Amino acid sequence: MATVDQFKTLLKNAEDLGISWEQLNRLKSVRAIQNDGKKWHQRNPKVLYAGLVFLISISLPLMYIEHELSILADSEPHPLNNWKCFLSSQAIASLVRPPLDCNACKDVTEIFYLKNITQEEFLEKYAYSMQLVVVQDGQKGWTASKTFSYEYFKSIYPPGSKALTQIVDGCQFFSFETDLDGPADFFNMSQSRVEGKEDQWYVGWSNCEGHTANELRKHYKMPYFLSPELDHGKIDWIYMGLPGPGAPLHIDRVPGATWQAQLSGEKEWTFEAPPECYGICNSKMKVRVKAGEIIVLDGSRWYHETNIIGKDLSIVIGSEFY
Ligand SMILES: O=C(O)CCC(=O)C(=O)O
Ligand SMILES: [Fe+2]
Repeated sequence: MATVDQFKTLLKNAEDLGISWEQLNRLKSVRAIQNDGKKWHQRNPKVLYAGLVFLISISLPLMYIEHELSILADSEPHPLNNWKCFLSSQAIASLVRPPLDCNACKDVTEIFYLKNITQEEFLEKYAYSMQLVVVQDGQKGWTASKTFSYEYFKSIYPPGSKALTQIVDGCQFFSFETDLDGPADFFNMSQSRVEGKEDQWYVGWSNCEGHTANELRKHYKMPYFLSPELDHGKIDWIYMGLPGPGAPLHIDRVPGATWQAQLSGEKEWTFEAPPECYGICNSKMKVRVKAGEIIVLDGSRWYHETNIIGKDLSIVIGSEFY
């Protein structure tokens, strides 16, 4: 076996004879001597570099997307399912969202206020459209607006209850901009904080516990204009909070549309067409929903944001239909 010095002399002689470095490198014996004692990664730096580039630029982002999608697949689909996961997946939501056919929104220039609408008419004209609708007589016969309050919810989610645990386990409590850590924290607020003497809070959660659902449903029904032919979401959502910012601008990832009954307070919704429809569809529409009204919106096709206006605490209950 040649020593390192002998090998170097050999290379120098070859160079003097006019043999280039590339030509020498093509010789198997020269490559074998060069690689003698080197680890695999030292012998193949280019392969290693390409592998690293692939891992960082393609594999990791794909694994992340798959993880985000599996969170949604494992649970009742809802855009705000785990607000923190939701925020981090907003970029992905925009990436995986199929582009909108702008014909669906080009004629939506204003909100329609409806009363006394039949299930047939609603199904035919609005259920699958992007038309934003407020039904003004949708809470007839409900007792929810008189019953639902911070104290009432606190009483049906007592500490250690199954209902409370399920919200935590399902990661279905959204504290938006507040420092509230979960529902237990929320139902433990001081009276002055509840009344808004400390800070502005806005929260939302979904109820998936049967007994609590039965208790809640004593006070509201499926809105009368939704026909039984429609598939209804099994989980109801409650959002409540003081005047100020509600949910920041986002797009949902659910297969259908959402209804949301404003039980108390007043909420302003801002709707924006997705970027591919700028110039074709209305780029910004604001809608105010008052206590007693029910808004119907397709949050997977409209970007939307909410703000609580007026002086009163906003409380809503809502669900989805497909
Ligand atoms: O009520 C809110 O503040 C937000 C609700 C929402 O984004 C939704 O239902 O998709
Ligand atoms: Fe939403």
